[in-house]
Amino acid sequence: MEALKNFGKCPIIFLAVFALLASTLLSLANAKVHEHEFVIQATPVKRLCNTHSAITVNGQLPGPTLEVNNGDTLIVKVINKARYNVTIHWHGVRQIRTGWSDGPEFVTQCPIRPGDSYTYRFTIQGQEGTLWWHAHSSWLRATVYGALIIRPREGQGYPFPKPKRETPIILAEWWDANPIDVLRQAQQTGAAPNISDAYTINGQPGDLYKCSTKETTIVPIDSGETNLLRVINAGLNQPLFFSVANHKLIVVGADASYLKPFTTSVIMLGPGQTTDVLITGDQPPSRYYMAARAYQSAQNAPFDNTTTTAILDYKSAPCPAKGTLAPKPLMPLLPAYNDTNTVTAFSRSFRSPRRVDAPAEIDENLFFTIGLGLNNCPPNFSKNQCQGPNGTRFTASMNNVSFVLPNSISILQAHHLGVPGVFTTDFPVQPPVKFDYTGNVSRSLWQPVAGTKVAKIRYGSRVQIVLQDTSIVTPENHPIHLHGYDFYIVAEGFGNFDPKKDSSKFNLVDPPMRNTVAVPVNGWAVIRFVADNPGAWIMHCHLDVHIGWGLATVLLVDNGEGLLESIEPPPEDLPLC
Ligand SMILES: *[C@@H]1O[C@H](CO)[C@@H](O)[C@H](O)[C@H]1NC(C)=O
Ligand SMILES: *[C@@H]1O[C@H](CO)[C@@H](O)[C@H](O)[C@H]1NC(C)=O
Ligand SMILES: *[C@@H]1O[C@H](CO)[C@@H](O)[C@H](O)[C@H]1NC(C)=O
Ligand SMILES: *[C@@H]1O[C@H](CO)[C@@H](O)[C@H](O)[C@H]1NC(C)=O
Ligand SMILES: *[C@@H]1O[C@H](CO)[C@@H](O)[C@H](O)[C@H]1NC(C)=O
Ligand SMILES: *[C@@H]1O[C@H](CO)[C@@H](O)[C@H](O)[C@H]1NC(C)=O
Ligand SMILES: *[C@@H]1O[C@H](CO)[C@@H](O)[C@H](O)[C@H]1NC(C)=O
Ligand SMILES: *[C@@H]1O[C@H](CO)[C@@H](O)[C@H](O)[C@H]1NC(C)=O
Ligand SMILES: [Cu+2]
Repeated sequence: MEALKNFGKCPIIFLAVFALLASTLLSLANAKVHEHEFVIQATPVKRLCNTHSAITVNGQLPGPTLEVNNGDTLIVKVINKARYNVTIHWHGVRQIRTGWSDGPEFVTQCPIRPGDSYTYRFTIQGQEGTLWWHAHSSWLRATVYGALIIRPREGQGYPFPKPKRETPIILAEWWDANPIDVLRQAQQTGAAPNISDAYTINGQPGDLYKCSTKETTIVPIDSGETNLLRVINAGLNQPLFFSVANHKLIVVGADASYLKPFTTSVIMLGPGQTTDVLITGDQPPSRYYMAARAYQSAQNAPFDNTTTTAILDYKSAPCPAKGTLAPKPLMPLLPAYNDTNTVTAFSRSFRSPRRVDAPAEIDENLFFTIGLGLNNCPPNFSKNQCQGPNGTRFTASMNNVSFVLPNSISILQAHHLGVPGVFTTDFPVQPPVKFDYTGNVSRSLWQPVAGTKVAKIRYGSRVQIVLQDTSIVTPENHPIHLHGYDFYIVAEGFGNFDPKKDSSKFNLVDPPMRNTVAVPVNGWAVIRFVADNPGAWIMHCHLDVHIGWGLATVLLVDNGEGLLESIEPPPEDLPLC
């Protein structure tokens, strides 16, 4: 009887497998190639009562939204008509075997110089949700950024009811100055760069800033319908809270990986992170503010304490009577700037939708401290080059190495061609000195060493990295971004990571998958991934102020031995230095 039952099931399983195969083949056949041209150019942009010449893509701010399906190929020709070097990074795209299209300057390519062009070619493989693209050169990404929307393969649906609308919500920072000058000034003085003058939603600061009301971003919704908000923090330096007055947010994805849906009234995104939320028009038809402002975990550091708004506008909202003004939209309650408890509760709600194959065993066990530092004023520097705290210059490091980019060839090119003297492979994968990372750290430990040190990772190895914040200068929540990979966040916590105590709390069942982890202030996060993508992959803090100070390293993953385990040859138009 039992055998008969099993036998009876077999043809069904067989059919199901066949159907799956057929639909995969069908959708592969449907995969599209999208060709775009990005012209990098100076464009007049009016914000906060002033007109600036901003570097944009195709004259747009934010730049063009790219919409593709999983499995599609993108070919983007970037033409640099600006006066700065530029590169474009496709944030979160795994770039499997196509590291030459990843974009960080001097890591995977030399910059595209003024007057030159370069064509990025890559295929989206197994990623669905919201990613984005941005300049990865100096501080150009302040204005050179846009959304990259990846829908399921044709014929496949979302793992949630199809929303009636979808709206990218791109949060960013705006300086009432040229951001390149802001960076240059900080490099000269050694002090922290000026904070931004405004946050923006889809390029607009909104009603709470001067001269900004007319252009406030409007997000439409209708009673009863659902809108999928694809929220991106494109800000340069500031983690942000985001909330919508009177509306619940159902979180369904982050960094182009789906999540087990959960409901919240506020989300937090570190720069680089994306979060997909469903919002339903279940409130009285009216106008409601959506707003974002700072989550600031660093102590005694100035920050932009302004609030950006857009308006969620019900199409069926009654029109104001003739001669009267529309009522002021309701404002959401945002957490206090230092509300770390809300951030912790939010990030602990993240789960993959189902059981995942997070590596249970690991081959490489790495431990990286991340944090700031202060360099004493070098003897040949003048006083005004050392305007950091008490006559120092700010710096930052991973495992006490303050990362320095090469300038004559990229790391990937040097590796590919075997050019010596560009980098060394002695990045320490354990802290050179162990200390109480979140305590009162002795001043003798505050000065890191500068260097272009990379960590070699064997192809195919199962990697764990513990990211440990330090309280040197100040503890801070650092959004750590890894190129070339998505990783599982198997645990997060406060204080010093304790392998004995904390390993037992790892979630290897349904941990969330991301490309950027907001490492808790005064705490740690543990990530795991399989090193199955050869290339030179920068891992860095996504606060641009910290990258500039050296909070980065490069994971150099060699080619494997099998078919399709090596990086493709470099494109012919790859920019050289
Ligand atoms: C930075 O801020 C200071 C003080 O507000 C100002 O004097 C300076 O011009 C600003 N720097 C840039 C590059 O905008
Ligand atoms: C930030 O601004 C709010 C008003 O919007 C004010 O109440 C608060 O004190 C400010 N916080 C800081 C740290 O400046
Ligand atoms: C947040 O900052 C306020 C003052 O701006 C302070 O009173 C409060 O204790 C701080 N909260 C936390 C959790 O640090
Ligand atoms: C100080 O000297 C170092 C070499 O010892 C040199 O690289 C650097 O450019 C000098 N800096 C200044 C500001 O003179
Ligand atoms: C700067 O010096 C003052 C006075 O000596 C001290 O209180 C403060 O902690 C110092 N700050 C830093 C960041 O070293
Ligand atoms: C931190 O340690 C230094 C000595 O290393 C001491 O002078 C200072 O008072 C300590 N600060 C705190 C807040 O405990
Ligand atoms: C970093 O290296 C420098 C130079 O060797 C040393 O003085 C400092 O104590 C080190 N700090 C840490 C945290 O390892
Ligand atoms: C632009 O890139 C070239 C290398 O291709 C480099 O030599 C030059 O210094 C860069 N210019 C700036 C302003 O960074
Ligand atoms: Cu950082």
